[in-house]
Amino acid sequence: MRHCTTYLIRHGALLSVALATAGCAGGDGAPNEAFDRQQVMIPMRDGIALNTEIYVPKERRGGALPVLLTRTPYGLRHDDDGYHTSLSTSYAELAADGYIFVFQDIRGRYESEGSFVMLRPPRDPHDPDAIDEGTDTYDTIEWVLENVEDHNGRVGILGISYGGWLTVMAMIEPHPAVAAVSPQASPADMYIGDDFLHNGALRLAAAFGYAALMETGKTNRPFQFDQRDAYEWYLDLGPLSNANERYLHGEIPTWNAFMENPVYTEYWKRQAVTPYLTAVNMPTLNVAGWWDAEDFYGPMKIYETLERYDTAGMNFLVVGPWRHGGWARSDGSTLGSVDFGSNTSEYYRTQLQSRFFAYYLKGEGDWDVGEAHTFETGGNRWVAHDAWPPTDAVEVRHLYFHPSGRLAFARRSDPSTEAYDSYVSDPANPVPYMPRPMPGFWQGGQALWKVTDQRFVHRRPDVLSWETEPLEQDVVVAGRIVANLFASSSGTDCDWVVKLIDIYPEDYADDPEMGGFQLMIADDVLRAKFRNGFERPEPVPANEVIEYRIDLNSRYHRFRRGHKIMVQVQSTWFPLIGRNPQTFVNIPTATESDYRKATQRVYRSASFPSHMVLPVIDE
Ligand code: PG9
Repeated sequence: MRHCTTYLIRHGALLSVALATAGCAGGDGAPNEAFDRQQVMIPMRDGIALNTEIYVPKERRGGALPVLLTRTPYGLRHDDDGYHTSLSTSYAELAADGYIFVFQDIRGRYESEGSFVMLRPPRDPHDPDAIDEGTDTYDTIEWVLENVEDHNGRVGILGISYGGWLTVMAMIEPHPAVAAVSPQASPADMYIGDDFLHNGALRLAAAFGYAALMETGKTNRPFQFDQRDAYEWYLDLGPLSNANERYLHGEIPTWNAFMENPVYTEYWKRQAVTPYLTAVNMPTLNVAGWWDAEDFYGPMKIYETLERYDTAGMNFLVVGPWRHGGWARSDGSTLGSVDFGSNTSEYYRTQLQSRFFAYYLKGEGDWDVGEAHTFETGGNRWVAHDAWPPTDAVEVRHLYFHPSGRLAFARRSDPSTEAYDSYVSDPANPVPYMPRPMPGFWQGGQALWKVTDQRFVHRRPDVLSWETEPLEQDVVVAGRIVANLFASSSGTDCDWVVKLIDIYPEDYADDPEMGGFQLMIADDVLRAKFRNGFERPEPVPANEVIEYRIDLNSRYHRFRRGHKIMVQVQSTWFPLIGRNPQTFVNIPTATESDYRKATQRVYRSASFPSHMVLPVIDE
């Protein structure tokens, strides 16, 4: 192995500079062959230095190159030669196109100095000394432009999930050199729809596991479950207060914040990104996956929010048939047992991501892919739209719940108020969110549960379901799906979980293994006490019928002829969602005796017509 010499850092003497010692013999385009690598500690305005790797292509075919920056809390991963793994994996196409790549550990994580604050809220702009992830990005860019030779003065930023959120933070008060950004699967509001809670319901397995993962040390430390089945472990945990008492001992700030902020307080509002997004300052490629089990709400909300300010037409959306970050971590031709018929990740990376950055950072090629580029699942094709959700030819149709588990577009005429289906929801025996035994959320439990065949809970006595007849023609939904439930509970609080499902025909010739498969298309939960607002929990009047609106976010799916549409309703989803005691109490301090069974009723009469609201494309 030869050793690379460095020629990039002009003012390196001012800083702590570590030179890479990986080989760099010319040849086959492997990262160590193609790039010169630098590791530097870049000083921020408050004196804290951040660990940064800079990769400059040895050959600069097109002359001066743009910079692509990615920041992360998860550490910089390396191949056997000590080069960042992304260069040969998810950034391989970008690497082939030619960019100066910069990867950085954020403040307080891995090799960087300073202290880590989970989703550090943007600084007070009136405080000249305040720092945040935006100022750290700004200072990094300033340093790179000053110290790295042969750049073209344009910078792009991209990242997935936490890295997507860091990208959004950099968009608020951007460095003037930032010419294109791609926030991918970024959370937008942790209380409403991303990793930690959905509509006020704590996503227990994600929240507990993530807080422990990130705040037990400077590097990732996955919580060690001492049972093979995380379902069993969380059930044995009992009331939430036991988490600190038995395991975390008050030492994990983010878990403490979860326990102190069960309603939508300033803690959550300061972190939510949408209030800060009041301008589209540069071309922005928002990316999301239809089956993202962590942050799907986020990228859709960020796109939608920016769209309001997009007078220059610079805000774009891509949604593919992916799990969280699937476009970078898999070829996207399948997800679990679901086949999409083509390599959707390669398509995204070559036809969309590479083109976007080449056009805006290098002035090469074209970018005429349309406003929103979304993959129609079920139909297995990419479609370009002028707007998302599409407005042309979309008819809002209602799919009503009927007796005997039927679902139909026709409304019931029966005036009875007593037409309902019912189940007993028991917090001591919650419905699992994926088949047992299940791993911890961050040990695999996050990956594919959204595409798990829902037959594993179908016909449980506490999971109600309604389904259509086999469809006589395709039904394509494009846009926001809402469940309108008329429902009652014998308790004073509860959760309503709604799942919209595509049932494959029993004799599915394309893939007999998929016969009868119940594929979840959209899903979400609403904690009933927040039905009138997340800042003001209100007890549920026991046994009174209440209309609940459960937003299942937007989708683009073709229910094919011969398939059936199903809806499942349940009140537990464990340990994805922490158990609701089903009594109106402060859940973080609730005790075992607060957890009670409740009788749940879902009405389907003419006066209480529970239904799904579907935006259906008129084909
Ligand atoms: N979904 C993860 C996350 C992002 C931001 C905050 C907390 C968790 C992630 O994959 O990074």
